[in-house]
Amino acid sequence: MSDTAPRPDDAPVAAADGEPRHFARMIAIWLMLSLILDPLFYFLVGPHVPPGTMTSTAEENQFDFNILIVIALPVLIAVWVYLGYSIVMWRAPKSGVADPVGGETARTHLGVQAAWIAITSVIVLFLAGFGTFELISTNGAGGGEGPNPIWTPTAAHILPIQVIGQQWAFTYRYPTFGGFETKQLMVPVDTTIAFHVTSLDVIHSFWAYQLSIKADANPQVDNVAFTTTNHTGSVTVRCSELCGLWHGAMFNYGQVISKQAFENWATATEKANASNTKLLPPFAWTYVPDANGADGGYYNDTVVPYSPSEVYGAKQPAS
Ligand SMILES: [Cu+2]
Repeated sequence: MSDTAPRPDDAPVAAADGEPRHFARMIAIWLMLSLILDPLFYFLVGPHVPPGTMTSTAEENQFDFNILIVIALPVLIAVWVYLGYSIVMWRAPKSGVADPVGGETARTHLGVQAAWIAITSVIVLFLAGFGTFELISTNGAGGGEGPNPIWTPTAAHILPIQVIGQQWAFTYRYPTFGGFETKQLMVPVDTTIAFHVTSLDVIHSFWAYQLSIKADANPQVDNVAFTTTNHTGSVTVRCSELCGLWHGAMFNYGQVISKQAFENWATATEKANASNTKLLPPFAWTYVPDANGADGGYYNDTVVPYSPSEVYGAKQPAS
């Protein structure tokens, strides 16, 4: 190691005249660390990265996070190696000696500038392409696609489950089982699900963490999100859109269970809830809270629901 301050014209690429090839050294250290840490992360930490592998979208999201980290890690290592190497090699000399200063050449090095632009462009463009592909290949990647999804699954049987947000609870309706409504989200395993997310009042967001589903719940909007369940387990559902005073208390739980257990649960609940289901408005993709405030509806008596065919409450308009 030399105490000689590097001249402006030999930074940052290594030069001749006895000076060590700093740049080549840094590249070697960076390459070695990247080649060790990237696979270590991918194979040891990767399988534990949230949100797990309970559904197709969770699995794909986990894969995407891992790819992002595998790309980001060498960038981080490059910064750390440059920083560490600089601290060791070019730290301020002992008193009495002038501090090394980078000159004009360091700031305008054509090779470094070209490489910087090229590398960052390649990374960003690759990520844009990769991200778009991952959205399409997983049918929206678990996000709400609106009422007319562009990317739909090809599964022969898709189970629709309606998610209804309201201040401050989520309820679930199962249209293929007589339209009964529950407070617990039950989902069969090895099944493609279409979550139809809507709201009765303000904007909420249905976030079923382990299922890797996150879709805004807007009043008068049927927001559809797809996923396919891979294995059984517990699910936590949280509202992820600030929706009023008790937003923080707006969560509940669910289960991914075997197909047979689901069938048993759904038919039993349909039967048990039959008398309650009759009091609900007929199943629809969206609902308007009852205009009649006296019935516990959201709007005042003077407000006319903007969809006369879908009234959430006891009174149905004459058709
Ligand atoms: Cu909410």
